[in-house]
Amino acid sequence: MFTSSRRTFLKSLALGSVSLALPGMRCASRATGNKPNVLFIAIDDLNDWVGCLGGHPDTLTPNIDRLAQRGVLFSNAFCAAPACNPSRAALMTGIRPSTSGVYLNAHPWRNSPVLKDAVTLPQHFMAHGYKAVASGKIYHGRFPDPPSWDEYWPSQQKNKPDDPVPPDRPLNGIPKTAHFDWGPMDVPPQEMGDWQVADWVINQLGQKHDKPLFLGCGFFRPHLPWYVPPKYFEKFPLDKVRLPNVKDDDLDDVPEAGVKMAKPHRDHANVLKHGQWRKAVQSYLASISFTDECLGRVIDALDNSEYRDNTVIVLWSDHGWHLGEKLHWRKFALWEEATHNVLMMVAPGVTKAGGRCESTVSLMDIYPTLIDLCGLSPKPELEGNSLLPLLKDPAAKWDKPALTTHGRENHTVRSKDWRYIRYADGSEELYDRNNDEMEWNNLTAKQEYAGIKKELAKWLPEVNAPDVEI
Ligand SMILES: [Ca+2]
Ligand SMILES: [Ca+2]
Repeated sequence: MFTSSRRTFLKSLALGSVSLALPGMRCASRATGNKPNVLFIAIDDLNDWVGCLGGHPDTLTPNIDRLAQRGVLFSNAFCAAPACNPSRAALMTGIRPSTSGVYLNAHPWRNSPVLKDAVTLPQHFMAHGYKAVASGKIYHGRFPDPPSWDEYWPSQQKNKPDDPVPPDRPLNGIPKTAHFDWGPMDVPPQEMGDWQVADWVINQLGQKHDKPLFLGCGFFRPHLPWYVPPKYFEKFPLDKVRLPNVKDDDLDDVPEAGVKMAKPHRDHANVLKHGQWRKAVQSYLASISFTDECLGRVIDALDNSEYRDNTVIVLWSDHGWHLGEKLHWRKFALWEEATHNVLMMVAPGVTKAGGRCESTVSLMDIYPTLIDLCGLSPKPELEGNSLLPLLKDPAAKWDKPALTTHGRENHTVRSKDWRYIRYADGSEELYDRNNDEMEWNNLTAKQEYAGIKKELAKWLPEVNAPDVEI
């Protein structure tokens, strides 16, 4: 938890912005009487390899890019935790991992004494007269939350439809690789789970609802395994795919706790040994392209529906992904690739088209922002900050860094200029974002940066709750 003086300041800021929100929302609210609908779109494991964020020169995301263009794109958004379950539990409850003790994918988040009776984001909407329905992955698969929804497809217990899998696995030739696998799978896109999630959401948008709608749409790709139909692979000819910029000795100045997160002798060694790096990048890009097409179908359906002009749209991904940077793969680390994610919002009557906000913001901020945008009652216990001032003016002053936690007492603080990491054993990293965007040069040992580290360390949480019981 942040220091009491800072919390008090933030709380008064958030409350102050509620009154500012109401006049702007009148136009958005007209069609449903008094509340705008919310289209809440999650994309699993999507890093910044989208056109509008420029994370990879070969990526093709026309639909994500056109949605970003329609409102405000947060180009420096970071997750609360670089793993599905803790990131999503924090976003949906508004409570940080360090407060709840929900740090890992294995942690059943309702077992946390802090989250046991927490009112989740959709529950808060239901308490204000909304109908909350969803399909696909919003919560982590193992821990769905039926109290959060009026209705779910395929079901309240099984939130995500199954995907087809190729008969002969693995496709990448890495032994015992489990779902760390990739390659084209010859099925029509209609057989993919995400396509069916989009179908269900599109159907909801075609119906008349007697209450304002909180509509969740959770896409699973580009989560592993990267099996998508061949046409998406054909967009990225293998010989033209560019690999990430990786420094072979990058981990030499990283403390042991960080090297343990990178695990260079596992995934990275396997990928190199089996000659799969380029194919992996191609497969991730193909998976992103597939999901982008699913998203485009949903946005087109919204635009052809009666909800087009009175719906707030939020699109987020739950964390980033490494594809070899720092000799690391997957999420589960505290560097830029794992913690930087996609976040954009469209709020009729509030946002203007083409907005781009470069301030450091957090997925923790979504819950309080939606409260402000939809005029719900404030929840002072939430640990994020309403982004309403930035939605109105993306250049508005904002001096809050973003905090990400991976496992108990391992944190990173990301300001516009710096990334500071402190591990549970006290070891540290410091990167100068303006001169080292790949985070290659750990400056922590240099005495001249002691003051900067001290300033950034003020944002570390005071409480580090014990792990929840499994
Ligand atoms: Ca994820
Ligand atoms: Ca390095």
